[in-house]
Amino acid sequence: MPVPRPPHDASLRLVRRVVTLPETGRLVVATDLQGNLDDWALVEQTFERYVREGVEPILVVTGDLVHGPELTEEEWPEYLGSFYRDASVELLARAKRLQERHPARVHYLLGNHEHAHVGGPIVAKFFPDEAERLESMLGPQEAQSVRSWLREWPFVAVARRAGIVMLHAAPHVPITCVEDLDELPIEGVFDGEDGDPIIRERVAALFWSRTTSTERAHAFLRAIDPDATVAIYGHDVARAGHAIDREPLLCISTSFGCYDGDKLLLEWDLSKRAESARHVAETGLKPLRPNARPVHRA
Ligand SMILES: [Mn+2]
Repeated sequence: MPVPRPPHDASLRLVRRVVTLPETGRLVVATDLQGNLDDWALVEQTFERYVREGVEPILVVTGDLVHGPELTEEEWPEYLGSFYRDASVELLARAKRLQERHPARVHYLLGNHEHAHVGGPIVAKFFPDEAERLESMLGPQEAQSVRSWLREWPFVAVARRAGIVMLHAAPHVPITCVEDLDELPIEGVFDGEDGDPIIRERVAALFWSRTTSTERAHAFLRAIDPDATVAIYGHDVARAGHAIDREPLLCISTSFGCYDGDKLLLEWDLSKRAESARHVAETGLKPLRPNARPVHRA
């Protein structure tokens, strides 16, 4: 049965939601910073070092750059890993500057925490409304400018030659082609009860799924690129730094919810074929802090 589409509004410019990465260079993937500025600085340093070394890096951050805890060390619970204090305002500003310096090399994918600023459901882990909390710190003018920026973020990045697809959450949403994502509205979807329940379900699946079946993951990959072999995402906390529920799924944790020694980045030669999630994990994962002692990481 065809899925109903929202009425087409010719005045709205279509936002491309899938970004295709170059076929050569070094891919660096980070996930879920959630306002951790020290971890962000390490991601940035890695990228900038590769720029200087001329290895043509491409940075993809799979969303949830914002919304961290503002707890004291005494209040800090064990399940949140290493202590930090939210610095989402500064992190966003630095992320924006990095992208402005390297517009073709730095890509941020929309996560559910960014979506909360532009039509997504309220996120309320550390504040009753985390988007409202961040916007109150940004002030009205800056908040508006941040929202305009977030509205343009893609949902998916694809490295076609490598066969790698990146997104925020597990690739559970049923799509058949790239246009299904381009045409998916993110605003007005969760307002009231009038919205289309199918659209609502799809948007929720896109930004909130923690895992999926092999079959649904392959269907998602095929819709993006028939030759894609691996899906890389974050959203969930993998305390050991990464998790492979089943092929072709590779969940990576770069920062949020982890101890420093367990935090991982992915680095991958864009001209090299990814054979499986296991192959990518075994050869591409790098500790964010090589000198920190692992706690849960094997
Ligand atoms: Mn998330």
